Amino acid sequence: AYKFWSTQPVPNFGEESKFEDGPIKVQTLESVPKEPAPLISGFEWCDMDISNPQENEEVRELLQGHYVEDDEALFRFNYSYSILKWAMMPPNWKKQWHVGVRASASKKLVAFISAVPLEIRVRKNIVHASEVNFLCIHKKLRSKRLAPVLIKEVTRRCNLEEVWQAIYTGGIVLPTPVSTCRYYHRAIDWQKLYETGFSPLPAGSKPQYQVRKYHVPENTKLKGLREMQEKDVDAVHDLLIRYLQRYDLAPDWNKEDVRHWLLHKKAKDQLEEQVIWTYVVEDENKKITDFFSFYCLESSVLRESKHKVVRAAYLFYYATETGLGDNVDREAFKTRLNALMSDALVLCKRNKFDVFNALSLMDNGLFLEEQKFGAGDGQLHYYLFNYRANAIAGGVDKRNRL
Ligand code: YNC
Ligand code: MG
Repeated sequence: AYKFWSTQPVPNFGEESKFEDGPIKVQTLESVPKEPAPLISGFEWCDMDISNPQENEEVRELLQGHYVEDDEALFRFNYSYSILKWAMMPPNWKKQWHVGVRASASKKLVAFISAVPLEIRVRKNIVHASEVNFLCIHKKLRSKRLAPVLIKEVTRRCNLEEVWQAIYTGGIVLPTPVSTCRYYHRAIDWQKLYETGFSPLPAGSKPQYQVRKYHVPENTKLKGLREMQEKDVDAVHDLLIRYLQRYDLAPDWNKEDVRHWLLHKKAKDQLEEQVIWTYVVEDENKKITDFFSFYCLESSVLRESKHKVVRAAYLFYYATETGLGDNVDREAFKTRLNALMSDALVLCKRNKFDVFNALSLMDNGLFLEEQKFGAGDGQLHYYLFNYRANAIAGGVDKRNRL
């Protein structure tokens, strides 16, 4: 088992749990091959330029037909032009880390993998790393051991930039998760979710009861809540980095990262649509005391249905002063998070989302139940490449520190 992964610098299952966090294997730049490994004949490597609408569309099409589906194959992620740009073009992104495989004859794009640079903090250590995502192989090329070739190639290209560590997530179990989360879903348009097969009708209930249960009000309640603006970047950054100290695994963002990942900017071309929604709470003294954010990711409905897509909002980063300081008032903190998330739901509805998704990480355990999120069947495992770290607790019952 794990013919490929057992050759890689990742911890084995059940490895001793008392060691110092740190790199597994130390390499030098000279040892990194200058050229990619050959592909099976008939295929060739290419770089994909996500900022180019045509090449972006090629990646979009590959993912739309062949990327991640749920277990029952009812839905498949459907990434937009804008979300691909947002996800793959953060500060210091590199075109050569957007790796494609084309059929030599037709030039059709048949596989893809990407990496973006980031600094992550694992407990007290800052790790200069990449985040690997969008690994995708055309359905007709599956089970041919192409995935290891793609992974080794993106590794080589990271290594060429002297990046030796990576973080990645996946629904499947590989050696060895550093943490595991569960997906939670909060219906907004229950009727639509029911019609697409996303939400079941619980035994003994009726559609009208479900619709009533998930009713979301029209107006927000928090005083001083407004959309994040350019002028808030410093304050949001300051609040977020202090807040993320609560957790053992977190990105180490600078202000440019906050601007990229959290601030919605005016569209630069006609193809662009909004990806990220961030709201801040500003108090009477003009101080930013809280913020929350969510991004838009649609899923295609694969079954015959009058609905072609489910429009999902994914809870992204948030922070609140009530969770900070030496003596956090747990009740006040919990109350505040619930107030923030209940307003987030209102804003999701106003922006025409069908469902609000969140993971069992950060302090989400304090509001998931009260805000009527239900546990999904999907799990998300977090992995570190070439970095040994003691497991980080997951799940919402325990105090979660991811
Ligand atoms: C996966 N998701 O175990 P063993 S998530 C990592 N992540 O190897 P083949 C995976 N490895 O077990 P197929 C993986 N899925 O023999 C499979 N593998 O050691 C391993 N699905 O290769 C698998 N996207 O080519 C096995 O498999 C080997 O044809 C088998 O292709 C797999 O983006 C895949 O779920 C996933 O498109 C491409 O099924 C294909 O089945 C597909 O025979 C739908 O491969 C889409 C999908 C995955 C989404 C993601 C994160 C990827 C992380 C990759 C690891 C990065 C490591 C860090 C590198 C940089 C380092 C630096 C510095
Ligand atoms: Mg394959």
